[in-house]
Amino acid sequence: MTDSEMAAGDCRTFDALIVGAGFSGIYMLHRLRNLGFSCLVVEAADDIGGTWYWNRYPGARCDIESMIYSYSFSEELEQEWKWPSRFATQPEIFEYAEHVVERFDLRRDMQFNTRVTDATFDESADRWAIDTDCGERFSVQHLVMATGCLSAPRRPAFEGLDSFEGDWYHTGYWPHEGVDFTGKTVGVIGTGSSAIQSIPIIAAEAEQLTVFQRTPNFSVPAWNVPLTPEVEKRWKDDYAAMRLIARGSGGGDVYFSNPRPMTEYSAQERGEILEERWQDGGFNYLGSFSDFITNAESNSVAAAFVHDKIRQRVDNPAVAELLCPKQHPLGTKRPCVDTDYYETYNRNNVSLVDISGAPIDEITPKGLRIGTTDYAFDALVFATGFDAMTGALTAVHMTGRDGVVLKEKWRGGPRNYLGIAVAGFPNMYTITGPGSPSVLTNMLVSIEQHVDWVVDCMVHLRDHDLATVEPTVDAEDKWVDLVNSSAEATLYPLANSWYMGANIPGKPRAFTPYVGHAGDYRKTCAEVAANGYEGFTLSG
Ligand code: NA7
Repeated sequence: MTDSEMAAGDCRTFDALIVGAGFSGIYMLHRLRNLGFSCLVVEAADDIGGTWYWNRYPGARCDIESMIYSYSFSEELEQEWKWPSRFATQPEIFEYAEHVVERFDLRRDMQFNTRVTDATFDESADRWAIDTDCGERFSVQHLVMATGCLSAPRRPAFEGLDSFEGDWYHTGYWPHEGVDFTGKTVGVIGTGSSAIQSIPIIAAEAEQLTVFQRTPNFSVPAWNVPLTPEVEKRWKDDYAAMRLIARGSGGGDVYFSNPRPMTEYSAQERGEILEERWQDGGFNYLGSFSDFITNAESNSVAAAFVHDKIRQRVDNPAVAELLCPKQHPLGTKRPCVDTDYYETYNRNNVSLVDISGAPIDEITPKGLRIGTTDYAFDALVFATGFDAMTGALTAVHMTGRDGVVLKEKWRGGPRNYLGIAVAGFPNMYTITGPGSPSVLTNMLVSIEQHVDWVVDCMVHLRDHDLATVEPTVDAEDKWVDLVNSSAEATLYPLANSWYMGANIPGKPRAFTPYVGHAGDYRKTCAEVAANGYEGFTLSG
């Protein structure tokens, strides 16, 4: 126990408890500790890393470029760190996170193997009472939920799973020692980002790989390359300017987003722009035109271009057609960035099974059954995704004022203000929470923005001798209306995506991130603070 803690019975007391030791929790601890707040990070895993601790599946890689998927708060750090390639792998990102933790001596204020189970706001003391699965209790003024957006893996809900005699894995919960698929027959279920990254690697190792696809996804090539000293130098000479561009941009990135709609271009120009973007690789493609996510016609042109690319990359026309996404507009499900994904279907040991019309009925001891067809496997890989955006937050039994439970309050979809704070839950902050740009942006940029905003708010309370901050119901209602109306003005609601909560049976259908321009959102948050935390009630 540190000097700044006080023992109160067996309850440990801090200014702030930070839940999660991913990139949000790491940076939050660094900021708060430097400002003299007593704080502790509690983390369910046995190490730091968050998303990058759990997602160790073969081929796991960030699809934002490494140079900008990194912290900006330390010039020495950003100048000294060397990223090996354009898009970093999970081990490289994990190593970076470890380096940051050691460099800023953060581990001493982190506690692992500890899952927060309950959090209750004590109105008489204006403090949160926190319980963990270890039976520990904390009393804190501030509760920072740095729990991540894609951190609650969805256990595959298939009948008969426990009867399977082979090994099964979830991509978001991968064994740390790795898995050797050599000589094995493997079934992969799902074709989202995790599957699209892991399928080419598993295919190269396994004897036979069968992919079960319910919905094909749009994927753009990464064209990943090692980072040359010249490219690295160019970035590092100009890092401050690049960071500014990213912070002011719509998606927290440095890609140039074309401000002009597709409708302003001739057919030939459209093709040239799309081709150029395709050759640039990654999410560049999504910046081709300003209207692809709002105008169905523009979207279908950009989508058809991807279909053509798929047909060029896949030898078997019938397989290519199955891989062409036609069920949802481009970008309305999280787009993927791949290395040789489509080409993998040209291998003799890979087959694709379309299960869009006939779902997996059950997992059997030897494999799985669809209708009257049995498939046998040595191993099954479930790349079936997450209870995104809200899953990790509602997994904690969180009780605010008047006994209101967060999960109940959010029964019809998440309700909060700025994606950061919830009415009736004072001094509780959600880093990159639902209702903020979060997963539609470069997460590192959004994380730093939220952490900085929350830290400033906590300092404001301390400086003004205030006990609590919480949004008004009116501000919250208006924010939720804005989040919903912004999404309704786009094509996003047309897809059954995890953005919409559609991948979790029973989850309310609501667009969970905020689609507004992230740079403008940043300004809104800053204005709210500058106007004395407009829309919040601050009490002494
Ligand atoms: P995703 O993107 O949610 O993908 C999950 C995939 O699993 C998707 O293709 C689903 O098909 C499929 N799925 C889910 N349940 C089933 C069942 N019951 N049967 C067949 N197929 C199923 O998760 P990822 O882990 O790939 O990516 C998550 C994010 O992590 C990613 O977007 C990046 O931000 C990083 P569906 O599309 O629902 O028909």
